[in-house]
Amino acid sequence: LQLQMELRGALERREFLLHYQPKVDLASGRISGFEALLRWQHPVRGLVPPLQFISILEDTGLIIPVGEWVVRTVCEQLAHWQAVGITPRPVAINLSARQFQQCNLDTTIAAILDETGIDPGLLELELTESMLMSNPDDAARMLNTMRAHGVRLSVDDFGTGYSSLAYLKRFPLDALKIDRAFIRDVCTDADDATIALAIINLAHSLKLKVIAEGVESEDQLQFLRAQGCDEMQGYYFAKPLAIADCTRALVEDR
Ligand code: G
Ligand code: G
Ligand code: MN
Ligand code: NA
Repeated sequence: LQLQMELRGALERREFLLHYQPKVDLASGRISGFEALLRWQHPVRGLVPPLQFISILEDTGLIIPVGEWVVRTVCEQLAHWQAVGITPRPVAINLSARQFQQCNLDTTIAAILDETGIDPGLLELELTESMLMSNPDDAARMLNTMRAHGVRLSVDDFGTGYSSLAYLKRFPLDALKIDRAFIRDVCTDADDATIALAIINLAHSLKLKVIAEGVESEDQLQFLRAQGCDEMQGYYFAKPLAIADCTRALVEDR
């Protein structure tokens, strides 16, 4: 309850910030994009991790204005990189079910893209299987509208939910992200390896990119590369980075 009260004014007090975790292309070794991850810089508690406050934002509806702030901040960052001559890479944003169910999400995002003037292909939305499958017809409509604006779409934590393959084929998606639960023991657990390979093959047969989340070791990287995984994300390459480190990584990656 205390946190809930403190969260109410956090946006106005400018206490939120974003960290950006690089995604790496396994063929070239270069940064292929980033995932933006919300952080709350509390004046007394310090940096509060999202697990402690995202659910409060969702329950109170604060996720709507905060989520809009996330989209705007990412688009402004992309415009800034462009303005200073750094070729930006796509940045993915996590959406909550509450945001995705909002019927005006598309107009909100379109307005921000318009205001900031960025290439819409630089913005990616990460959705979970449950968000897509709880009402697949509504989801398809929203995805088609976002796709028409040029935004990229991916499925987060893939493999943990229940996806209808018929819908997966129908949705205008760009990528599947293999949940890190399957990556953790992928080199030692035959079941996890089988699941990871199945997701890689499924993605490729649907002409989607596939990204492994939570890659923490060279062994995992080698295994995933050998199985044909396209991209990886995880502590082995980089933790979520503050913006200055992110810009440095982009400059060094040119
Ligand atoms: O950064 P971290 O690994 O602690 O993130 C924990 C969880 O919080 C992840 O499941 C992630 O999807 C979620 N999360 C992080 N940033 C955002 C955000 O901007 N919006 C939403 N809705 N969820 C986020
Ligand atoms: O649910 P989602 O996939 O959006 O969650 C992203 C979360 O995963 C973030 O909180 C991020 O900090 C965390 N994360 C990113 N890379 C790794 C990793 O290599 N290992 C672990 N354990 N967590 C990671
Ligand atoms: Mn995510
Ligand atoms: Na993820």
